[in-house]
Amino acid sequence: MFPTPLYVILDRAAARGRELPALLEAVLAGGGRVVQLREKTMPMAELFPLARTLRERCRRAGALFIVNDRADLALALEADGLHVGQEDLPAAAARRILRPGMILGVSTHDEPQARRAREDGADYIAVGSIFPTGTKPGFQLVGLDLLRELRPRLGVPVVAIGGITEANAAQVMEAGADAAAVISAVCGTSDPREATARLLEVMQRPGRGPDGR
Ligand code: 3NM
Repeated sequence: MFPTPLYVILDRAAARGRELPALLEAVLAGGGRVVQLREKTMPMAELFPLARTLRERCRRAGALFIVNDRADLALALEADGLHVGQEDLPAAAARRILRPGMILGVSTHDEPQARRAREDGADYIAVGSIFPTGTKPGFQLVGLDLLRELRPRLGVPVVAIGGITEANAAQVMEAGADAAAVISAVCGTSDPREATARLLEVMQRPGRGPDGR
């Protein structure tokens, strides 16, 4: 489902003042082809044109473009998918309103949540936080063990999230993740192009298949 095992979340709060279109250019130049827009506070009148620019750029680059939380925005932009958390629109309700073929991702923090997400129609399940993270206050630490246990039991792609960096991304893939999602390891660095390229490199080292697994 994912063209690359690296899933980059664009988050203005982590972007150190950089504009998101410039950040997206760097991610694409570094080889990233799975992008999520996560923007919790911008008024929709401002967010819509920004998101449309990002969406169009991803389409031209052949990158997946997934919208966090805002189903209305995902539908209006004909995004490739929507990602919802446990406090967002329930996954089953999201599934009902998404167009056929749109990807639905759901954040989960334990096995019952992950099973429910699958039953509700999730195409992939995010599991976190794998490591401590400064990006999400009140994160729930689940560790690599949950990832190891869940992937074979669930049978749907699993995206690891939370505190993933160049130093631990290989461990995450070895634990069975289909992809690893990062915010600060790309958005918070001084060279997001290089950070993207290096993350991809450690995830796709020889010994792994072409999709990084
Ligand atoms: N969700 P970073 S952890 C957005 O556990 C998010 O569900 C998490 O940011 C979860 O890559 C997290 O900077 C933050 O740690 C990820």
